[in-house]
Amino acid sequence: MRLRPPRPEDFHSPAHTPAVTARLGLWLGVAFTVCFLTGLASHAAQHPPGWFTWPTRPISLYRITQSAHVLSGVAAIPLLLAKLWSVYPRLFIRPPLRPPARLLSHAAERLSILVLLCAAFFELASGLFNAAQSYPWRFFFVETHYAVGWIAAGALAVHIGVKLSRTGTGLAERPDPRRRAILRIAWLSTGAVVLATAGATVPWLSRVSVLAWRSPGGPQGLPVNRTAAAAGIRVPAHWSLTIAWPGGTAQLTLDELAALRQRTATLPIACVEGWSASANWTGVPIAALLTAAGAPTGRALRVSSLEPAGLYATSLLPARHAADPLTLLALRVNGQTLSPDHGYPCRIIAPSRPGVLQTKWVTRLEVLP
Ligand SMILES: Nc1nc2c(c(=O)[nH]1)N[C@H]1C(S)=C(S)[C@@H](COP(=O)(O)O)O[C@H]1N2
Ligand SMILES: [Mo]
Repeated sequence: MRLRPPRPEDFHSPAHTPAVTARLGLWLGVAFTVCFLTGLASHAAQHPPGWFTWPTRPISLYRITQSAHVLSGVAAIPLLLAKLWSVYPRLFIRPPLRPPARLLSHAAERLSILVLLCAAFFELASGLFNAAQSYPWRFFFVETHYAVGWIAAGALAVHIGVKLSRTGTGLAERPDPRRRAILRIAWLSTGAVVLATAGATVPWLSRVSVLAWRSPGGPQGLPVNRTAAAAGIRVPAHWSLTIAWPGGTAQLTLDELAALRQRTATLPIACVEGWSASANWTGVPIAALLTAAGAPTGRALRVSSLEPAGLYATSLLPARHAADPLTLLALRVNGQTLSPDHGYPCRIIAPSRPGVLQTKWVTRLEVLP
């Protein structure tokens, strides 16, 4: 017997039939589309372009879009692996490029698949590492993940355009029982990984989510992302809040803040990493605080913390968020004084705002011109 390289016809498993490939492709396309659109939303919420303001209602809007982003990405992992398994015999098509008449379109098709694969792998892997709060690389995650997301979306659009009629034929073919069994395994493993991680954001799933990256543990019944010790926080003995605006400043001690009219609101912290948790926050609404201090309202604020350095030591509170009556400078959570890890002496908590912008250990609010 002479050995020869395999050909596509040598692969007999029903996994490699168009009926299976098309169905996996359809679901993968849905997962990628949800992931891309919610990724754009996430980016717009965290780095709003000048012409855009992220809404403050519903209060859980960011929690929902970011959970959908992370969970659709998680779902895409087994679907992508199954899809690759389904199509890999096509790697053995010889010659790899078709005759001259279709050379160009065929080469474009292959190239778009290569780009799509590399970009998809990069997005899923970097997203997963980010969710696990691990950054074993030198690039800045937010910008790179965003840029490669556009590359993946472009390559996906080309791929869908090229494969549309093939997918249609594949979907029209009824899968026989053996093919259905393969599809069932793919759905079940996708469902399993989503259930295993969704507890990070869906409270009633937390008990089954063995892989969830944030447990509900932590002081005051709320997870902690960065502890006070890790951030190098030292609260001065005579801490006071500075409020500054064009033309004036004011100082308020913690006692003075506590003496102002307090409001309690149930609001979630929704981290970009996909975990979220709701808590009862008590504090002074920012708009009322500014008015009490004699500062102008209706403008954006720069929020600064006691954190000496770090990407999230300060944040921008857009005018719409600053004006919302539920945006608080919180002093208490779940009925207790904020623990050091949750931002003592005070922190920002606002409706529908990325967790990373819910600045802890606040020391200064500056009304921007
Ligand atoms: N000053 C400061 N505030 C911060 C952070 C930080 O690193 N520094 N981390 C943010 C992130 S990423 C999240 S998700 C929330 C988490 O709040 P928690 O630790 O009270 O749950 O705090 C935010 N506030
Ligand atoms: Mo976060």
